[in-house]
Amino acid sequence: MRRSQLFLPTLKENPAEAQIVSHRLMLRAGMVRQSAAGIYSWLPAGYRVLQKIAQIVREEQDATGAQEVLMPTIQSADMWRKSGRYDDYGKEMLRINDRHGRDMLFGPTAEEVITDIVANEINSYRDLPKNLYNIQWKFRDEVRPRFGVMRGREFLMKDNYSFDLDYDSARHSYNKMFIAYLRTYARMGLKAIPMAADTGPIGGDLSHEFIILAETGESEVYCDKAMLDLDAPGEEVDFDSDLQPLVDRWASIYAATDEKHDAVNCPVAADDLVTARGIEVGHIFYFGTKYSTPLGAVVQGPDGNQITLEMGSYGIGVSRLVGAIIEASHDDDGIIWPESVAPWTIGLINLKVGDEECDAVCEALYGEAKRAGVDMLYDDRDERAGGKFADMDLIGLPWQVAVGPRGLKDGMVELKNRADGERSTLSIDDAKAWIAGKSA
Ligand code: P5A
Repeated sequence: MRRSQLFLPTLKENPAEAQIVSHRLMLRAGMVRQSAAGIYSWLPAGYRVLQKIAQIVREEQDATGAQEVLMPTIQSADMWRKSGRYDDYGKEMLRINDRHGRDMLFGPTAEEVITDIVANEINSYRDLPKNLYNIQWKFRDEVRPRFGVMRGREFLMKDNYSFDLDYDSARHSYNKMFIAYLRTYARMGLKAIPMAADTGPIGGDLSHEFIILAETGESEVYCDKAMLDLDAPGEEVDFDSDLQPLVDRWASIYAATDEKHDAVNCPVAADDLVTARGIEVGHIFYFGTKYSTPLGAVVQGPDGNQITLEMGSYGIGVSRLVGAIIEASHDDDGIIWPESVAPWTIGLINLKVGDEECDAVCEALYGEAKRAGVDMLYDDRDERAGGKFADMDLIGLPWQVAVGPRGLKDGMVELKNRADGERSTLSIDDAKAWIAGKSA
């Protein structure tokens, strides 16, 4: 993409409405704009990141055998009356009437919709287990939408729902998601700590939140410092094997929000306990038959007996993750994207637009990136070099390649790593080979 053509409205000044660094940087780096309180439009750079995050989530879900569907944003109130949540959900639910006066709502979650589908379509134990997910916009009319996309009213969630015949199998479905989540966050450069959690309006008695540590996190968390050194399970996870030992090793040794932290019963020695602030980037639940009973998700078992399905649901805050990654990875100059979610992998800076040689070399490198299928943003604007460097640092692409007359005299271009600031010089041929090597 050529910067001269890109819609990337960056801001030099800090916007007054942003209280935390991720919100500030998302506005300054031209990623989002607020349309109404807690409701955002995603501009090209921001949308590219959102899609990259969604794609990682998708790949890790698919690896577990979960299947992608797409459910509507607008739901009928009828199913929520059946589950009993229509009244319970309160003011967080955005309620809508259609032209016939029917009660509709903008879905804050989709347990009812998916359970209704399964209740209608799955009748035999032979068709189970099933795990269905979608990546879809949700709406929660939060009292205090704040921190930009971190606590929005409209937000993108990956939500999935597992259907099993018995507790052991449901627990295995839960464990699969537990492990898949660790892998998902690790691919985004995040260390997410699973913590036993309250179930709130979703219900059930087994639940974990996935928390990443950041100073601006909304909850105070306590955990064993050993947790911080555990590495996410690698490539070799066999999702059909018994995952319980792995889950047990990972499940938080002790964690709670500040109201609940109970120093007397804490199983972690005081010296090993770390206190930090965290951002909840995912939440998983096992709730048995809470929805399958009222919505009639029942199948015929092998002996002709009726089995009410055991369920769990699993959420990842896809749009929240954009902010959370920035909270975890930035410096005074701007965002530092991990390569896996960066809007573009390489930023190419032409330091003297109009100089025949600079232009030619930039075109050659840009052409090489296109040929190799590497995402490159080419800053071809006729502007001051200092401003272009500052802009590249702000938007946070992992690599910068600078092409200027001084280097070209010796046939060299400069490569900078955004994260550690390390610079090296490369010949034009080496730069081409390096760019080609960045193709996935
Ligand atoms: C699990 C999937 C659920 O809704 N039902 C379907 C269950 N869980 S949850 O914890 O309420 O939400 C899942 C994740 O969504 C993100 N999230 C938000 N992101 C941005 N703005 C919000 N207002 C918001 N509310 C929830 C969180 O990451 C949460 O873990």
